[in-house]
Amino acid sequence: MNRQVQIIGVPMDLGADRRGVDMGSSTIRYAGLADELEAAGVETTDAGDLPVPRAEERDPETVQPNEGSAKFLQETAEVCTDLADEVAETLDAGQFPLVLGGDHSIAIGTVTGAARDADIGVIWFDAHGDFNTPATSPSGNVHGMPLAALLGIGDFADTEWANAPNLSEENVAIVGLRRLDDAEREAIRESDVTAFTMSDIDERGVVPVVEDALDVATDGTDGVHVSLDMDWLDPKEAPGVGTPVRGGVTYREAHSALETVAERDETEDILRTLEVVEVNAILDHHNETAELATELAASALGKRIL
Ligand code: B3U
Ligand code: MN
Ligand code: MN
Repeated sequence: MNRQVQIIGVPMDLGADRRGVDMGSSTIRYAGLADELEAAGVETTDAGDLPVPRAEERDPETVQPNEGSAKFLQETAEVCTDLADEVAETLDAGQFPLVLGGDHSIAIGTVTGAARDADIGVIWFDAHGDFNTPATSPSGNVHGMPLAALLGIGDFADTEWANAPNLSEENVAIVGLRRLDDAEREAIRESDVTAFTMSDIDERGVVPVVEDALDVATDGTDGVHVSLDMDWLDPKEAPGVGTPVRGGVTYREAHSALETVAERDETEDILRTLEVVEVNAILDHHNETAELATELAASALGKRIL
């Protein structure tokens, strides 16, 4: 596929408690993303990093750590609005946005941008549901809320910056779930989102599960956004993440999953946007999580061994 990839970095850590995820985009570049993609035959340019405010330069009064709130919500809205514009402009220019986080709150920007002029589906590879709202979140961290935000659930119903146009619950598939807060579990059950847990992957294998997720995300849509939270993988494979959860997918399963996406894309041209988030440089071992993020992005974009 003749795809021109535009890398967009978003050094965002306002949505998470563990500092270090702001360096994620740099570490993925250091791990050789551009070379890896070029070797896979994908033309690549780099738009650099979007500006993100530092937590230290903001008035702590804007931090609302109490239950029933969201920390740095205003700052998150500003960054995500900028990112949505950048993603939409990249698509308009005929390029493919590859967004590098940063914490997962940035998905609000990537997906609202991807959904500006097209009906889209979403595949969300994650240990977590990211289905909290400011009213239900136990932490107040926005990286636990992006899917609820994009679907306009609860407090997010009237937030134009967060509630994605042209995205319906029926076209969202979460893959690899293994940790949910009680209110999130209830909200996912009540929604029309399709959720595949790690048990589904254990029982059926990762490829059939991802095939089903692709069916969900492509049903009646113009394209698919793939959101890859690196804590989807087992912490043995990806130690550099802020909220590791044991029992995740292996190195081989992760590659198979993203190769399955690439195979569908080869025949049906489905992939619209891709993002890789939650790589935490401080917690990583010798940049290995960033290297894995690089490899997985290349697999999703069509890298083949032979
Ligand atoms: N569900 C918890 C934990 C969490 C969600 N996403 C991540 N961690 N990375 C929360 O804070 O909402
Ligand atoms: Mn996530
Ligand atoms: Mn997660």
